[in-house]
Amino acid sequence: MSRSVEHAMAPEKIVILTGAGISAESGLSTFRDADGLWAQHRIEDVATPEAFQRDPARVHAFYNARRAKAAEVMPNAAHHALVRLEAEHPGAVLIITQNVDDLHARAGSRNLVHMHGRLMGALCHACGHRWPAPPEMHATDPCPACSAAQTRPDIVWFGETPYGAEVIDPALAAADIFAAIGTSGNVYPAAAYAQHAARLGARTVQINLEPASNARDFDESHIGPATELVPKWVESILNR
Ligand code: BV8
Repeated sequence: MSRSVEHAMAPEKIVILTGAGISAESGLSTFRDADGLWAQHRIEDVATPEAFQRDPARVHAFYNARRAKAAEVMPNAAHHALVRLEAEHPGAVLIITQNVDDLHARAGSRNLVHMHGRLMGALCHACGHRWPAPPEMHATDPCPACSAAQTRPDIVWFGETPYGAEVIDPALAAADIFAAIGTSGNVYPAAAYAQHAARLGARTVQINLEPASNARDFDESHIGPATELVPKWVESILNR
């Protein structure tokens, strides 16, 4: 059966990429907005392996502060709308998030890939062991597996390989709909997913407060706040 006929029969596969903008209305800072994290910190000082080697305490302070803030806030209507989509849409729904907060999981999303890691995860730089992060983490915290004092947040820094390619790449190839929500389209490889999915047959949708840097990669754009637009978009998918 040709892919188009096959597609006409099977429920649509939906892949959703989220960025800091979906958590903004919960009260978490984005990166590149005027008051964002990169306005307060240099990437080279807090979000690279070299930064961690040079000054682990400074890097941990940056992530300890964000972990504390993330624990104080709640998922918003956009996170909850994606949980509804996953529960009610008959086809597969995968969320790929660039966010390191745990708001998607706390809202109830299950089919979820944290491609840039998780604030709530700890990683041993020496042996690769992972464990749940304590509220405050320090490089000298001994690894529960090998006792090395090289504890880092389980975060993907610039220059490091994002997580989840073994799930992401096949999902992009099979997607009927690819939606990017709350991301400025500046960080790769995530920023190339829309173009990649479109080339492989997906319809691409952007939901963002302002047109992203890769806005031309999208067939459809909804410009405005995620808590208003994502529930409407989910409604339009479920009631077609
Ligand atoms: C890699 C750590 C090799 C976690 C992050 C030159 C060209 C191309 C690529 C490169 C290049 N030079 C270097 C690179 C590679 C580099 C890169 O892309 N650099 C950029 C700066 C050019 N990428 C990497 O190093 C990646 N690794 O490439 O390895 C490789 C490649 C492929 C396969 C194998 C190996 C690693 C990238 C991950 C780095 N880690 N952070 C953390 O601290 O959180 S990236 C950082 O940016 C965050 O993770 C964040 O998730 C990510 C993206 O930011 P956004 O989520 O988009 O947030 P932003 O503030 O930018 O935008 C928010 C948007 O929301 C805005 O548009 C705003 O309008 C909107 N918004 C705001 N409020 C709302 C809203 N929308 C709706 N409603 C609202 N209320």
